[in-house]
Amino acid sequence: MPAVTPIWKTHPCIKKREQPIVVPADIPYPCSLVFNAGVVKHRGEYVMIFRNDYGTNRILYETVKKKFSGTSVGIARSKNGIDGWVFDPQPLIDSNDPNKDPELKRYYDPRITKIDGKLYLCLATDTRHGIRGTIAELSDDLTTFTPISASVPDNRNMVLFPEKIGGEYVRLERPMPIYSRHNECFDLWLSRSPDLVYWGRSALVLGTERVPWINDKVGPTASPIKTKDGWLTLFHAVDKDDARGKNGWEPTWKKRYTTGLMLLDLEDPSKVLALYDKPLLTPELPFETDKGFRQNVIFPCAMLLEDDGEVRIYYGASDTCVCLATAKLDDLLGLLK
Ligand code: BMA
Repeated sequence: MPAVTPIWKTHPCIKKREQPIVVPADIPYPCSLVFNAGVVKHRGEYVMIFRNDYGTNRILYETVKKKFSGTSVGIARSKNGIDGWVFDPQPLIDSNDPNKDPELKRYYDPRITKIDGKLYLCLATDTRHGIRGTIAELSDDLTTFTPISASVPDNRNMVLFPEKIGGEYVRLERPMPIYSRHNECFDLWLSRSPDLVYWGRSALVLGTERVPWINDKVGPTASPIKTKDGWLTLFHAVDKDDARGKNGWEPTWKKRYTTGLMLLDLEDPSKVLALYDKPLLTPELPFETDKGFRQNVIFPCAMLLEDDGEVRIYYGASDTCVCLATAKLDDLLGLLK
């Protein structure tokens, strides 16, 4: 199916690479979909932590309704962060690990942030008693993953700021309150912590009603980038249309995931200083709109600033592959004047 209507355009300051940078066939263990990857520069290379859903394929899914049998979180490294990815032979975390806590179903959508030289992961976490958001430390050699805290349900989409603000760790998050809101209308919030364990002093950052092109939900994507003007921050922004039919493997998929751009106050990042009033990235390329598990989905989990002022945005496309878009920092800031 082609791009859904209304048709929106990615801003021309964004350059998308014409092909995904990582696809399921690259992964050295069973993989149906590889997407929503965090990326960080670490020990002189780029480290990607990606989500892998496995155990079925499009034909089996559509004909005999064979569902995915597991989700893992894997690691890859590259010298330039674009190609030449070298994959660890086994995933870091696997939902079928026989030694895992039986309460836990799976971890997914990893975002990775380096704070004071330490690596931290934020992971969506499905459990038998609801969907939680986990914050974990990843050892410097990328082998050991140690959970630090997990939210109560329902709050799974989190990302950490790359430094303490006012002496506190800060995370962006998107709770999913189903009782008090009509439709989904999930909004973007923030919480603060002295130690990454206890989270509080929560504040609303961005309500869906402030994002003119959507009707469904907004949430965090990548760790914000500190600039002289404020925290450059991406968010995912979702519109839904019940008239949309099959759009990927599932019988219906009514949503479209775009990416928005805003600037948050350096000292109080719950304050939105500026919001670009159109989508920054929308699904347009064939692997974003016509192929893949859930089409018309763009889901960034990483944004990196290079020394030459280029901003890299790593995003999952169609919940099926990992892609890369770039822009100049000054151009992005220019949209927020
Ligand atoms: C969200 C998450 C993401 C996914 C997106 C689109 O709710 O589950 O992992 O990319 O939906 O399917």
